Amino acid sequence: MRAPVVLTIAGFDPSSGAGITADLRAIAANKCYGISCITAFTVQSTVGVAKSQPVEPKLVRETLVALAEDIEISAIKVGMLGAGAVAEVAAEFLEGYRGPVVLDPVLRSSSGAELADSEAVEVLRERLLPRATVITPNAMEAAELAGIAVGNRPEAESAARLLSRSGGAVIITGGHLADNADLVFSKEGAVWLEGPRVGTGQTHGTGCAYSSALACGLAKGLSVVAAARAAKEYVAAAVRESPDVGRGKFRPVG
Ligand code: PXL
Repeated sequence: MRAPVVLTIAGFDPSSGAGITADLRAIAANKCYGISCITAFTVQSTVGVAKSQPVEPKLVRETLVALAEDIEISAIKVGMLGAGAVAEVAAEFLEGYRGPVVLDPVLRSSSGAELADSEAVEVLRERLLPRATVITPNAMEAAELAGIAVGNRPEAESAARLLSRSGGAVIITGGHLADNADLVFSKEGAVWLEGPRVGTGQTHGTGCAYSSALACGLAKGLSVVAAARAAKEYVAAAVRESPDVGRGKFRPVG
């Protein structure tokens, strides 16, 4: 049996609600084999993020080179970048990679902690957006990156059009919009994927789970829209099956 290999380049959340360990859980659940490169360590629990510390850029580069020399990578998901120097290393690596790249432009945690410094945001805009096959901002990230308000469907479509000028498809995930629909803006046009809001209140890490599941769909050769449908279904099930872990507000999903 040969499962497609999906690489996640992301931060480490020790409570496994978000970040690398949540990504690996989602990649396994979507029948791919997950490998990983940590960009930053965070100190956090279900109560929130206390601090974060970037990994030394040289270690990030060596990790990526070692993995790429050994393993055929079917798709890459990029999450938290943390520091500009780490983002530069990720950009350099992606510029030499030929397969699909899902970029989740993580700017802040649900608890409000900054997860990309201003240099990392600049590298994200200048070098990572152009290399992404799909970007998966939530409404707040889309608003910040596009520089316009994103509070309803027409505004989401305007933001997606602006962001798609970088070249890739844009999926604005709807967990933060009123009706929970995702906008998939790709060469197939603008498609709204509806989904019931699953009322557990647990949403921490849904962006990580979604972008990882999407990378698995692309690794299996699905179109962006088909992969987006599958990823939305996966995240809805993960929210329904959230484990009862921790006492804080930012608890994991399945
Ligand atoms: O959900 C965004 C996110 C991504 N990656 C890491 C995080 C968080 C939010 O806390 O800690 C490592």
